[in-house]
Amino acid sequence: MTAAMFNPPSPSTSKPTVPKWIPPKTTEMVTDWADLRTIDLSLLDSPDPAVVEELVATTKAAIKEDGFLFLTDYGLHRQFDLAQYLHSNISQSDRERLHWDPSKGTFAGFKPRLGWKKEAGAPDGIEQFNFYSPQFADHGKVPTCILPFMDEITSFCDYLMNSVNRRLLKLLSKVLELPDDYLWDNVQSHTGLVGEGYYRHALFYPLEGEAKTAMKGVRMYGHTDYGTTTLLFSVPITALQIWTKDNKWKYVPYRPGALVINLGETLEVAEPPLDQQHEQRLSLVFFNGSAGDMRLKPALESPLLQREGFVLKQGVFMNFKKLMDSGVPVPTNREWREANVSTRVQSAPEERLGGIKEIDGVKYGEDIILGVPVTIPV
Ligand SMILES: O=C(O)CCC(=O)C(=O)O
Ligand SMILES: [Fe+2]
Repeated sequence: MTAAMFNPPSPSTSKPTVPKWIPPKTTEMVTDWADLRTIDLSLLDSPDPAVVEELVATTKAAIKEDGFLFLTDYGLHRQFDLAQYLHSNISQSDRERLHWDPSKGTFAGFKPRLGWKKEAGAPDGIEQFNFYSPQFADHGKVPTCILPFMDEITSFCDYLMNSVNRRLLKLLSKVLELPDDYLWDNVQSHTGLVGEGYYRHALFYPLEGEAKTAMKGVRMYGHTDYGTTTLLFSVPITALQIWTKDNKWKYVPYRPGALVINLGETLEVAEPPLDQQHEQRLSLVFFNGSAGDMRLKPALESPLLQREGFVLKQGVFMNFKKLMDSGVPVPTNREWREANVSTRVQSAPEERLGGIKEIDGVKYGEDIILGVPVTIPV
């Protein structure tokens, strides 16, 4: 595995000029931030076992208490320039030609600002382009304007997958007290450049009037992602919120150049604070995909799990455990992912199949996905 920094392909003078992405001003209105631990993945290579041990202990505490982590600087700025360029230059014909279809179980392609289905819904102000492995294998599937830069996007995703993600999985394997390559070899999908995961260029336009009122202060409802880890690029517009152990949504602070790692917890995108609501929010996300054929069961080989057992609280695992205990097979990763994407993605809590439930004074929306109840805080 290579050193921690990304070495981009050398710039070429024949490429179109890409205007710099200018980070918007940070907010001055939030004080109650989510408090996340920060790790430097390059310390995994330390010859000093005490340093590695400390890193593993920090990660273990982050999994138990926060479900999120910060990874320090990865040289990301150019990727924001390119994402901004894509959203500013994608042509109308490419918007139509590459239009997405979540009913097929993936978000691949172009998402217009009209909700989370192929068919136009209510305006949500969120535009995206999603690169899956087929988009990297066949450049006919990406917007024409971004073609001159696919070398940079490809090598960056290759780096996220094979350096950052691989190291992260090594660290998490260590936490589970399993062999270093356990998660990389057994859980990570390896089909194509980004496996069964994807890279997302998202642009959140400010909402106004009716569209804003209808969303009641939220831009993307509470959800969990469905792969292994998710690498969210820290952005200056404060909107990402995580569900904290004190049963509250809290904003994640901005750390220029850092990655916010979702280790499997619940997140939402809220309206930014008032001093940022007029700004566009560019957001880059790398979703790691787990192997599609694998069933969603715990790594029982882990001495840690054998010793400490499972945490049975909100989320899906509690219900999966009931299935396992009664001998019913749990879904595979692919079945679960595709069912989430094609049927239940971003439905408002009051439209959830199981309705809204109150548990210990906290409101949860309950969905039923492949017959399994999923409760997510509102
Ligand atoms: O933009 C963000 O910060 C998070 C977006 C997100 O959760 C998603 O795209 O699934
Ligand atoms: Fe997400």
